[in-house]
Amino acid sequence: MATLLVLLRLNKKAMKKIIFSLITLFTLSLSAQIDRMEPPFWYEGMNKSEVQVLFYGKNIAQNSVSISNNVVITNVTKTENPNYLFVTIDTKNVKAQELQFTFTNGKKSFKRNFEIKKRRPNSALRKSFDASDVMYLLMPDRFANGNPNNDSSPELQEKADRSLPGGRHGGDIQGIINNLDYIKELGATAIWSTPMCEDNDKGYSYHTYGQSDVYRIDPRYGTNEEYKKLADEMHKRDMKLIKDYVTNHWGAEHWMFKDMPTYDWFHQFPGYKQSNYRMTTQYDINGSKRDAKYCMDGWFVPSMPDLNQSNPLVLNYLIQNAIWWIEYADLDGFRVDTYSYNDKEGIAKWTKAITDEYPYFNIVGEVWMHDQAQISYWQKDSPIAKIQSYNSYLPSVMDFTLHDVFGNVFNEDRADWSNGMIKFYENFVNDFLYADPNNLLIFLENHDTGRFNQIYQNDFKKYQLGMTIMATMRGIPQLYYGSEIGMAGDKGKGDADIRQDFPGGWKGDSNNAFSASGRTAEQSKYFDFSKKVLNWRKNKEVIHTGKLTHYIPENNVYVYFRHNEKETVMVVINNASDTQKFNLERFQENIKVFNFGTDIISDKTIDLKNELSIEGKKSMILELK
Ligand SMILES: [Ca+2]
Ligand SMILES: [Ca+2]
Repeated sequence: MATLLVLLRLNKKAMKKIIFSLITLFTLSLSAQIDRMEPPFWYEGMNKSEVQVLFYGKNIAQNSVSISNNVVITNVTKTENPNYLFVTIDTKNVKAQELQFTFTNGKKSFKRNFEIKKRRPNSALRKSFDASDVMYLLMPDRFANGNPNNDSSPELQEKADRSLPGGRHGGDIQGIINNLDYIKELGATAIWSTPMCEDNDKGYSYHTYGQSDVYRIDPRYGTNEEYKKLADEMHKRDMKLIKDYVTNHWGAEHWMFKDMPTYDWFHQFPGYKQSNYRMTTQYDINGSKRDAKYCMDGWFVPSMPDLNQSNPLVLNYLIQNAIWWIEYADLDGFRVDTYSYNDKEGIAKWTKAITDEYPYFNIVGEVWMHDQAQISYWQKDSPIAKIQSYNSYLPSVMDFTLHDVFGNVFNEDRADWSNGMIKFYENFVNDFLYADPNNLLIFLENHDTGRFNQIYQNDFKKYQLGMTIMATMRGIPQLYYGSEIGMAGDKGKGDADIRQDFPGGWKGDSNNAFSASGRTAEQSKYFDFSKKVLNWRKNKEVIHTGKLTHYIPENNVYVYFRHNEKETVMVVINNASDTQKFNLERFQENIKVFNFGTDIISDKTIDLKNELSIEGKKSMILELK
């Protein structure tokens, strides 16, 4: 009675406020039955028109479900966990609009909106990266800290601590945006950033390969909107954004690992068993089934539960998540982590589903092997995989055998039958094993390997030899951040040493290598050379798509040509420590009627009728005239 009296004394405005709050409270208590809905929205006019929406909430499976606007529900799947409900709708001919799901359990019912959004024009036909690009690989936590306010997040366990080599250092999306002009000036046209979705591991989370929410950018890098802004800023500069996608595993902090939709969402032995990392078991005709299973289903490490892509719910979740990011952030490509550790058939379906939706979308898979036939196996339409009736549908693979050569060859001053430049020659001899050698990623190093400048003790001449090959060889060059300013790092000391902070990325850094005036003389030497050859490469169609013809190395000198109907480029690499002289008769097949060559490194013109002389540990990139 007293309450009523108080209420009566209140004015009209206050009454309205109270009623509004009560309604809000009531609505909240109903919608609280859904904690997550994934994907959070979808797009109109997709090639595969069905979308499976995951609803997560306490006993959500006890409800029946319907949808508004005459849209058809084609499937409702419940699992052994009542907190999940998978509802498939067909969006064929469904225009962009707000739909509404209704959940009913007896007399109780509640609603949840689901938006179908418009796609950007020609979304399905988006172009992707190819051999006309140069990819710049960076780790966002280690590149540049553009926003010191997001270094730690109250929601996430690991806090920033730049004093820990393996800790979080605070680099973020804004830091990348701030330095896009630097990357563009260098001559790179695409960025592959290591993963950026939320990774809530207690420690060592900066590499972000153990993700805990794959629909959300880690707040320590920024927001989903900022990630989209990064893509927009890159597109304004005619650059491409490549997302590092992890299909093989999530982190142990993933919300779905903590309350599994099905017991077999992850590979169970039960629980953890380590992968034997022996990828050869996937096609070894003499191998045991057990070894093959332990490679594919074993976990990478205990903190990374291995996803079961042979479960159709898992596979579909991963396909939709990948497509959602392409549409949402307007992506230009994927790099797929640990590709050859996935369920073999499942990952082929995942890759095919994405390239069916986007026929020109390029995806490069990490297949870290040391034999060309074995790497070739994983590339789309591989002549090797065909023997076993397998097709991964993966357009691009990584040239790890070339990386193996880069790792020691420039210390081999003296050539013999198997040492020196013959190693490069042998690598490219095996190109006949690949379905598409020009769609191979070529690299001196990446975030998991020793740094090139460490291996060669910052010998600038050797860096020039490596960069010359990177800029002129078939395939897609990939640089690793900092290499272009001479950054070194010892893998033997642990991963943190090869993933150091880029100088100038943090306020107060004494050395700022992002600007010409901030670079040391030594850094400028590296940067200026890299910039010169990469910018030259930018518009050289003959390097992007021209044929490669190489000659058997003699005296540790490797000569190859890139040529098409319009142009011929001759590359000479002298890996011997002393000057080499030779006449060019042997290369007549490619020199043809050309008389001169302009070296784009030294800007000197060479008379092709004379004997060619090249100093020790030097290279030439000759445009033939
Ligand atoms: Ca930050
Ligand atoms: Ca696996």
